[in-house]
Amino acid sequence: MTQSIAVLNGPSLNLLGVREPHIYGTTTLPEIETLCRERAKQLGVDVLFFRQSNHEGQIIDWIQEARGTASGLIINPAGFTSTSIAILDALKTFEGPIMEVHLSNIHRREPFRHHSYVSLAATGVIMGVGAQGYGLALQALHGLLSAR
Ligand code: DHK
Repeated sequence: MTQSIAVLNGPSLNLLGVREPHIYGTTTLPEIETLCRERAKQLGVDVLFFRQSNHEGQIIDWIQEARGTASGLIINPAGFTSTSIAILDALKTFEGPIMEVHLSNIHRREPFRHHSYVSLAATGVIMGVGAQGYGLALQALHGLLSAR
């Protein structure tokens, strides 16, 4: 069966490319989507959807949509990483593997970014390697799902 992956992005990631490029890089979110879709094609997996929202509830609705339709999930929760018990609770209802992605290495940044609620539900975490982290997360999900 084809592996289907949902990709979710949190607040202000729509501004990638112009937002603090010294931290987040110059790759835009549409470019990251293209990167993901190309990598998925190489791996033979399907990107079910690639979405971004600035709203916590919208992200939770999409996590719930991914239940039963996606076999794996990639999430960059952005600023909700360190604040959202509600996103953690939603992720706990997702039965497949979850990869948490951060463009920057949150442990090299301000202390308030160091704690991630999302990590309590994530199978694995990729951070600090910029946009290529999404491709690596896809590869990891493909490996994890293939081993099931
Ligand atoms: C993105 C953000 O917007 C921040 O709030 C996180 C994350 C880090 C990233 O590195 O992709 O702290």
